[in-house]
Amino acid sequence: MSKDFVKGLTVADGLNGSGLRVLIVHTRWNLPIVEPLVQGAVNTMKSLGVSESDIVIRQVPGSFELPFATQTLLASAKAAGRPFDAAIPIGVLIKGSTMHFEYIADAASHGIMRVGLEAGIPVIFGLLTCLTEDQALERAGVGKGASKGHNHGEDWGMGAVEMSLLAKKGA
Ligand code: RBF
Repeated sequence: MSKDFVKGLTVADGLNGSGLRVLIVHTRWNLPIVEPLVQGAVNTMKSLGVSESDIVIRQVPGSFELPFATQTLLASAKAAGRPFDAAIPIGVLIKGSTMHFEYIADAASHGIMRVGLEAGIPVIFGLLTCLTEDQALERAGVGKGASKGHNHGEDWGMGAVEMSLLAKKGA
């Protein structure tokens, strides 16, 4: 491992997202943390050439609803002849005092993976599963400390463009 190793995603070079259509589905649970994540994904995709009018944003109540909504919206867009190239379901789960966190995190992550594999479209894992609210804020780039942390939505936006191009290009 190099001395200047920095944990996280290495930026991919030469990504051109022009012409790509991307679906973002986000939760209203933990909205103040979800909103900067959505904004981070949108900003990054636009900086890579994706047109704002090609980014469709829809809401659901909570993370448990993300797989169903993503699957349904991908299918209806395809049926209407305007298929998406990728989807980014975005939600923030924060551990509470019961087992809810574990059940929702497990169901949502497996569901999100399944939707992508079944649709044959890259579906990015835009879920934060945090032990505390502070952890979640830092991972949305709006931390309370001197360093605001890192906005993972930006990585998800870049991932959506990179994976869309990979899927289009094929082997
Ligand atoms: N949804 C989230 O996206 N993040 C959460 O942290 C979250 N915590 C929840 C905690 C409890 C006790 C309950 C009942 C629901 C929670 N949900 C959360 C909502 C869940 O994903 C879903 O919207 C609802 O359970 C309705 O299906």
